[in-house]
Amino acid sequence: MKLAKTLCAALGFALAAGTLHAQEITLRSADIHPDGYPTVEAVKYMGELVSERTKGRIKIEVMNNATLGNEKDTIEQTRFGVIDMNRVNAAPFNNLVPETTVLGLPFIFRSTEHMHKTVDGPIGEQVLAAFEPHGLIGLAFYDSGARSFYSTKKPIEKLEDLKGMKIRVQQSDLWIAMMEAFGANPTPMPMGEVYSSLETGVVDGAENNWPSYESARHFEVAKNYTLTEHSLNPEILVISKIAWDKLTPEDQTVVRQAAKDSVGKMRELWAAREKVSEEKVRAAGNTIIKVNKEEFSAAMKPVYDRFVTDPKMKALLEQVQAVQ
Ligand code: GTR
Repeated sequence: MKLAKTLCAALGFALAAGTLHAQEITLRSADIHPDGYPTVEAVKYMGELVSERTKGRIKIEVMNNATLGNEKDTIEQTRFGVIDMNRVNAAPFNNLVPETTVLGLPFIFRSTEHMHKTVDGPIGEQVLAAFEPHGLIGLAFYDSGARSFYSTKKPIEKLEDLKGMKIRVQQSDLWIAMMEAFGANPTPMPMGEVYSSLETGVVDGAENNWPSYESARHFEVAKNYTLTEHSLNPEILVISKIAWDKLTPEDQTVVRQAAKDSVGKMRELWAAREKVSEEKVRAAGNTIIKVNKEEFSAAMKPVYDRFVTDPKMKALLEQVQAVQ
């Protein structure tokens, strides 16, 4: 009798564990961009990898088009476990995770290769690890190209032209300081408000990479694109620590690896989309302006002086600069 009871209990436990193990998980991932945008497609690709590797047990549902809200709000929701995953540019993370600031510093990267080597190595790992105390797990860096200015009326041909211009920036103290150092009046706002702000003259301009300039249709209302290429700030993919802690260690490994494996796909998609977007903007007849980048970069000293102060940031900056 006693043995039967023990057996029953053991069987019950095994069944429960089995059910638990077989439990299907759907991770909802936020993105503000539309279908076809590289970040959206890269996370979908990661979802395919996760699904394949867990035999369909874990899925990723990409909730893009800002259906879950603007980036700042979705970051908070991800921290509180309302959203499981999030793909956001490094900028809106700056105030929360100061280590991310180093990647957005103006003109810090000499080239895309320099940026790739930085985020692919120990510096990248250090920045990703810095998310954990803030309720997030950093999974991967995605490309975001070079950000350049665009303006509605006055074309920006030299640094002086930015003086007094109202320029939309991402919601980050670093980015506000950067615009001030360029001589502009920074107007922080979420991406979703930029089109109408350009159209109605709330701002005189903004800055972004070719694909966002094109895909968010900002190029239709701000027809001067000035190739300052002042930042190669990457995108960051994170998962909520609450969602993460519910995964088994094996599943955590699968999710982390799939995120890493989606980076190559993202880079391919990005390179292709940059070309297509640039062609589309040029075909629309927009004015593309080349500038003396030295002049713009020389104005950035106050940004470095303000944000690279503590020993941790100084060390990070030196490490980035030392990457060959
Ligand atoms: C895009 C980036 C978005 C967002 C946007 C912006 O390039 O992919 O995550 O940061 O820029 O300027 O708000």
